[in-house]
Amino acid sequence: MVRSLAAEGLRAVFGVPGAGQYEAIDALYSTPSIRYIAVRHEQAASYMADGYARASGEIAAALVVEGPGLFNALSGVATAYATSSPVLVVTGDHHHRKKGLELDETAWLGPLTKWVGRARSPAEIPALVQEAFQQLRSGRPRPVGIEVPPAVFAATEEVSLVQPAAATPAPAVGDPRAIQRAAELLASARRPVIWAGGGVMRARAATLVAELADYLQIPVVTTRQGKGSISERHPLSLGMAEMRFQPLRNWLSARDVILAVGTSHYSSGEGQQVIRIDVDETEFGEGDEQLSIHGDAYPVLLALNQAVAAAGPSRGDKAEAVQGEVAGINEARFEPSRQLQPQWGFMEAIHTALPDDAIVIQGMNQMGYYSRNYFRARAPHSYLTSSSHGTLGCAYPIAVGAKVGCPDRVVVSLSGDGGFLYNLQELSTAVQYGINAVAVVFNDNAYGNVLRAQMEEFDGHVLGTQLHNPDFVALAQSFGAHGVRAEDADALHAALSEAVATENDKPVLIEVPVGMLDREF
Ligand SMILES: Cc1ncc(C[n+]2csc(CCOP(=O)(O)OP(=O)(O)O)c2C)c(N)n1
Ligand SMILES: [Mg+2]
Repeated sequence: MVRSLAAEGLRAVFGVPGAGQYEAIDALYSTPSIRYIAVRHEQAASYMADGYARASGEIAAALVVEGPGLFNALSGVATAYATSSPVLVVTGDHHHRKKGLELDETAWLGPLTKWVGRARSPAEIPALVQEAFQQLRSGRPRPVGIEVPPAVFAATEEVSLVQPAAATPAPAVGDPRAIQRAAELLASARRPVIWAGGGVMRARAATLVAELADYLQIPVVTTRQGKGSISERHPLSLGMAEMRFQPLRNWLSARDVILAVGTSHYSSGEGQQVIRIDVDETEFGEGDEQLSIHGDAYPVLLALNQAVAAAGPSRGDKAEAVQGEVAGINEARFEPSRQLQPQWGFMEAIHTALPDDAIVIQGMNQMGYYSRNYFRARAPHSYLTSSSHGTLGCAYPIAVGAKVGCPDRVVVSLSGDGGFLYNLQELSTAVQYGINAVAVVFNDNAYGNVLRAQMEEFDGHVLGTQLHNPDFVALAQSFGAHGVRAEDADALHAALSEAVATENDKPVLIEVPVGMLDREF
């Protein structure tokens, strides 16, 4: 098993060791090319594998014991499914009845993965690993699972390894006639827009988006997961497609052609021609206005850009008018005097303290929601979310995993006090392995967004939303991490700058005390 994983190029395994997997752990002991990181809760193993995979583009694995280990890991597997992240889950096989409780791993993993294999003997394992990596590397990235029963890990048998390389299929490249038609539609469009989603990130196709936008002067909006598809400082970037921001909504509804790449989260109306590029055919719906191109965003955009260049000259002549329109909407959106405080100040501190390629993880907290609109992603893979799954508690372990995958990038999670306590134990993992991710914790001593809803929509019936918290600075220090309290935006800027400057020192937790926060969207 471990030799097959190493041959496939796997570099990181996150897990909690335990019965049924001793042999696998022992094999990892003598496999230096694979880093084994023991976490403090299996939930974090799957989140970390996801963070590693999305940040680095490489596959990571979670190795968790059958039954409770797997069940603990499932929220991370579900999140990885929602974010289209290539996570390999290796677990045991527990499918027998225990006092009426049916623990069939395949039944639980099945809906949260694109493929699950079960080894009945050691000899089957190399082919199963090969199939798992083929699944992980082809089509839409999603988690896959391999179940190895304890008896199979413990068994001894002559096994032939299989060659990994032959397993990787070429990505779907799209129908050339459809791509040609798309090029003509875009070249003749009067008011086009590119709507970039997570598929652009997974395909590592951001440079091709900017190339197309520049050539035809097409403005770009993104989904949450698509942030980073184009620098949000690019003069054609309109940031995240926030439909509750009226000027942007009006502008989007006046587009004649929408090119939706790697997303189904776009919005269109009557009379709008939609061109869709998606690696997952099941995402295509019916619609007269829709031209669907089934393929990976990278090869499809490559071919589309060539076809667009062949169809006509660059539209640099439109640059002034189009970029002026974009600037007008962005000025209305980012105008400092109309921004919520203290959120805007905190966001500016984050922007100015972090390098452009820093990786920010959005938690399910008020500053996290705010960041979808107001954090300007400047590089690909610099903004990770839990997508539509909306997983409270995943931000910090995703940050730790991302830092393992990208040790040379600054990695910062934005959590609330509620979400951070879901996985604060991973401070221990971070300190033990020297994984210097930065945790920013906005502390309002509440499940603040829920509390606000109780105040505003339920006559102030506050129940279950006020929280008793530890002293976060002392907490971090007790783990051996660096803890600092930042009382305002300037202090946050100083603390983040310090964390960036002393990156190789220790993991850092920055507590930012806040009061009740207003919301805009
Ligand atoms: C696993 C999970 N449980 C519960 C929720 C519902 N939920 C979303 S945000 C939130 C409160 C978050 O509190 P905190 O992290 O302190 O952020 P704040 O709203 O205070 O800024 C809750 C309970 C969820 N999204 N996911
Ligand atoms: Mg809170």
